[in-house]
Amino acid sequence: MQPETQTEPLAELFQFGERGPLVGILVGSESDRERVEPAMQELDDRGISHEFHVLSAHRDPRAVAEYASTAALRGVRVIIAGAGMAAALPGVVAAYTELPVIGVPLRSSKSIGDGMDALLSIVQMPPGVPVACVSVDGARNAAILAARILAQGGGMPTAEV
Ligand code: RP5
Repeated sequence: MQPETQTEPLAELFQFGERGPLVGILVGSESDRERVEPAMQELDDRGISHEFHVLSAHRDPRAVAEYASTAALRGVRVIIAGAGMAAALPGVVAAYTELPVIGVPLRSSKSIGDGMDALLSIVQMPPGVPVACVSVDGARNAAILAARILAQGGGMPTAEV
């Protein structure tokens, strides 16, 4: 029988991190880069450290798992993940980390419904694996939401579920 309160491994990871960037921005393809530039600009304007990587959930699944599972150790506190089409990236990242993940559905040249494909892929996460989802091409809002999450005390995330 599961106890009602569990200690999550993240609590242990957080004692190490502090030096890395606070926000990790990922996209599924180099072709997505320009669509998340507003997020980088917003974080720059707010003086919030961030890093950017192109990592595809479909083409580089091991690299995505490695990034997501080590991000908290390096001090990352929020991950913004943008992808188009069958946009698995935010959900896969959320599967490998307890950090808050903000998904940004992106339009691409092959989008169905102007990004509706990516929107549904990101927002329809199964129970227990949450991804916050902003609007299609809503990278700036993702950055503002990340800033608001970071503003919530900056202490330990809850270790109780
Ligand atoms: C998605 O497929 C990417 O996030 C991108 O939006 C879309 C197209 O990728 P490319 O074919 O341009 O690499 O995985």
